[in-house]
Amino acid sequence: MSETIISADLVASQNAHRKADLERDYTSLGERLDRRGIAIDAIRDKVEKFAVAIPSWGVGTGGTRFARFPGAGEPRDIFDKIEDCAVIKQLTQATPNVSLHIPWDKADPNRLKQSASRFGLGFDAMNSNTFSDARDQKLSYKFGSLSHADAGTRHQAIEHNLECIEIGKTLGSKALTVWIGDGSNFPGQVNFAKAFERYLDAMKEIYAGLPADWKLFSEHKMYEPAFYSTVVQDWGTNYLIAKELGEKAFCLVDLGHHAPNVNIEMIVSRLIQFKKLGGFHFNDSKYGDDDLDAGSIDPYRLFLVFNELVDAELSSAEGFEPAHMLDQSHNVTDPIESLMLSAVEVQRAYAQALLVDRKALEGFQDGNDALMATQTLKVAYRTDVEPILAMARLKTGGAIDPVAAYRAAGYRAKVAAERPAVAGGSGGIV
Ligand SMILES: [Mn+2]
Repeated sequence: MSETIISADLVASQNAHRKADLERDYTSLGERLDRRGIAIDAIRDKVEKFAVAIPSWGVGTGGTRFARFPGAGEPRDIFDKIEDCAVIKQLTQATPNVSLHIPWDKADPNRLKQSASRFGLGFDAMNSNTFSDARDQKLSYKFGSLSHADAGTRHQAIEHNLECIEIGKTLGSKALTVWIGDGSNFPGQVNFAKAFERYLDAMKEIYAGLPADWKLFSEHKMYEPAFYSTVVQDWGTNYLIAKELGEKAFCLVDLGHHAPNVNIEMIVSRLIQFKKLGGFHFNDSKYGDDDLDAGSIDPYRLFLVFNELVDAELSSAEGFEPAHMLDQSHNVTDPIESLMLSAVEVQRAYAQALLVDRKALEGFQDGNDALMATQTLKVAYRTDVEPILAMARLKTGGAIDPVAAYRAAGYRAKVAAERPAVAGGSGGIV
């Protein structure tokens, strides 16, 4: 039995006065789903098994390039971050793994493993960082890393990625995610083809250092920090990379890394069809790469993405096992509360997508009945699946209402007393 940070008695007493209402709601929803030929317990079983990883950097307060306003009791190091992640896991029971960013989270790997396993936490994909300069770093990434014109700088970036793999091997991670800030701010600043060639050669060296049972995820991003061009700009470029590298290489889709109004669910379908979808960084956005909480702006889009994922899951697409991770910046909320609700939103989209009557949908598609086809999706999306999600949490030891339990526990005030305030001024997303 793993340790818990919030007292189990407190969670139990929080659940006690919500349980009777939840049971009534669950029974009522069960009856309605039964009329649609859906067994509610089967959906709940799937929801219980669904997991989304927490990014270590998400539990600190984020910022913009203008400023950062620190919150109380921010984690001082990776060990504090692991404790915050343990709280999220305890109350939601949806987030068993933490994704580390190196060198931000660099520490003795054995100590890291120990501190996570105390709380029953594991490690998701390792993330390398060659988009900023670490302290005492020999060569700067100001003008790029894996695609840098200078071979020495490229070599340093390759070595850093190989080191991330080494750390991850001790931790039990099975994937490396590579996102680079390489690109240009001015037309003519770099030669597109040469920069991409250098990037591919560098990635081939990293790929060669990948253990047999690992995956390599490359993450595309349309702009920022480079504002004219990026080396890994879009899903097409990303697909070329994964194809060029080999069968352990996959594309990672960050929902915020596309042009406005792009049909992301169709991109997801394409990558699934050609067996190159590696996983997701979930977040939401209104304008650009806003890194807002998953499902907070456009929950229907999140549902449509999961509609594609469930379609692939049910048709047993070969080797289909996408990684799910949140990648958000919490500037004005308590990061723990945002991450708990975001994990639940991702779960919700999954549960709703499981309710789609796929046989009926296929019939409407084949019969060119556009109206009924889209209504078939809407019927699933409009279903309030909250009783399923809450029941899944209750059955696995989580909280029926995670935010209420978290607030009742007074965790933030407690850590604020233990962790000294972090100085504010500097900008940048952390
Ligand atoms: Mn991302």
